[in-house]
Amino acid sequence: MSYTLPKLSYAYDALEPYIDAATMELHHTKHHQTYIDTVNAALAPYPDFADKKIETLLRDLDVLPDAIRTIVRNHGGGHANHTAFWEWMTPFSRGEPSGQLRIAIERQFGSFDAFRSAFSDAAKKQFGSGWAWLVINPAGTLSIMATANQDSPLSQKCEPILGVDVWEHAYYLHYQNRRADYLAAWWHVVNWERVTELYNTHSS
Ligand code: MN3
Repeated sequence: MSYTLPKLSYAYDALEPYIDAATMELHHTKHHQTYIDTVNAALAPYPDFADKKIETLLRDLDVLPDAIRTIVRNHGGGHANHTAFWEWMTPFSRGEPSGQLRIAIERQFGSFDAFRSAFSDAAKKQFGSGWAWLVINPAGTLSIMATANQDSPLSQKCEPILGVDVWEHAYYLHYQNRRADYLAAWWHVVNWERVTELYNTHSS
C-alpha cells in the first residue's frame, strides 16, 4: 500500500480572491505530491510500516528504523499536514465557529477574536517554514502551537483540529513576503464545520 494524493472537494480557483488558483494547483499537484512520492519511496522496503496510516507513524516516530525516521517526519508529516489543510478550507466558510467548539474556544482564550489574534500571532512569529495549529492537548483542552518544517502536533501527543501552512510556497505567488496579508485572507476560507467535526471526535 502506498499513499496517494487526495482529491480536493473544490476547484483550484474556488478559494479566490483569498487563495489564488495558481498557488492552489502548484501546492496540491507539486508540493503535496512530492511529499507523498518521497515518503512512499522511503517506506517501500518496510511493508510493516508502509501499511499503516501516516498519522499512526507520526504519533510514534521512535519506533521507526533510523534510516527512515527523518523522511517520515518531514515528508510523511508533509502528506498528513496537507491532507488535513485542504479540508480545513472551503469556499463556503461560515466565518466563525459555533456550538461546543465555540464555547471551548471562548473558555480557553476569552473570546473568538482573542483566539484568532493569538493563532495569527503564532503563525506570524513562526520563523521560516512551518505551521500554526489549534490542537487538543494531552490534558484534553485547546492549545495554540507552532511547529517548524512539516513537524506534526501528533508527534507531540496533540491532536490538530485546525492548522495553517506558513511555508512561503503557500502564499508567495500572490502575497510575496506579506505573510500577515495571507493570514488575514485565510480566515475567510476556514472550514469551521470540519474543525467542529474534528473537535467533536477528539474531545469526547
Ligand atoms: Mn505547503
